[in-house]
Amino acid sequence: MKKSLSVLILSLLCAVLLTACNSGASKNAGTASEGAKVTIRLAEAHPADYPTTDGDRKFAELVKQASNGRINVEVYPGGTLGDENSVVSQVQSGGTVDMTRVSSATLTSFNPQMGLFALPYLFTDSSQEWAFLNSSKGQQLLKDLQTSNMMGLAYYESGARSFYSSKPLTKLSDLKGQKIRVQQSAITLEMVTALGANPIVMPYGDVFGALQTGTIDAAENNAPSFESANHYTVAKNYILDGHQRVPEVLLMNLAMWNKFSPADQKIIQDAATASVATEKESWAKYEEKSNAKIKASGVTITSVDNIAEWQEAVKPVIEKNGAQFKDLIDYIHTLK
Ligand code: BDP
Repeated sequence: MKKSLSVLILSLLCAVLLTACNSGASKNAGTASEGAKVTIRLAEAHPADYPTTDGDRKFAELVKQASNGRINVEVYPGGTLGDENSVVSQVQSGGTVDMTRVSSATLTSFNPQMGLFALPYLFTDSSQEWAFLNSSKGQQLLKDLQTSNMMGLAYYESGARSFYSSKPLTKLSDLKGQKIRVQQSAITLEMVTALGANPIVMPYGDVFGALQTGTIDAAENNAPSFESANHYTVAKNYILDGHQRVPEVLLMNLAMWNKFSPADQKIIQDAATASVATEKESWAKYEEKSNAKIKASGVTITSVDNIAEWQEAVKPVIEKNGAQFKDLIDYIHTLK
């Protein structure tokens, strides 16, 4: 009798506990699905008219449409929510920023796998890069961001990065001893050191002022960033060595993603995927406009015809850091 009573009490307790857990789960699933309105804050480092911001806004528009206004993505351009490093920390930890569009180079300190993209001269051109990004291996890297508490939704175009300086810069040996601002990426630091220069990590938003005051001599970026951030008005020497093609990534906090119902997850994923075409289209136009503006402003632009010399200089960096990505690198070499 006594035994059956304790069994009864135990089963009652289990039932109560189970109900409590279940109701918690369904409450979570319901938050972002039927009925409830959700606001998502998306941080963007670039100005309102920049191609990545066009991509973000397209994403927001498509999400709004498909969810009948239930899911509202607010895009904050111009770095107003903080520099990229702090914004990614927020997205990762579930702080006040839910989403961001960020450079994959910045992501290396949060997810070492992203270091693949920081390897110098990894891709020969944009079509080889996109063949990889769209492949199942490239998409897997996005998915693997989940191990760092972030949901990678899409890659965006970011062209090729090259060096620019306020000092003469028309050949590799000119880099010797120059103080060069780099993104927060260990591989990039090593690359710049291997090229004979002194790397200095600094947030993107501080680069213009640092070039003006001479805290740094140089920096490196694609033409749209070089131009839109006004670096070209101070750094009048641009050498087109194209050392990196680091794609942009659209990210969401993983806990937020997991709260959405499968139907809402599909809305968000489809919108992110569809926004890539808008960003790429805008990129092509903007890059052309930027190049024309840079040229017209009297910047000395040097194209590199002995790229093998640059590649040779960074070989130790690739050997050291590329070992962990051997399979991916071999795969990339099979792509056109
Ligand atoms: C630009 C990226 C931006 C980075 C910036 C940088 O689009 O996300 O913040 O480079 O150099 O090309 O930090």
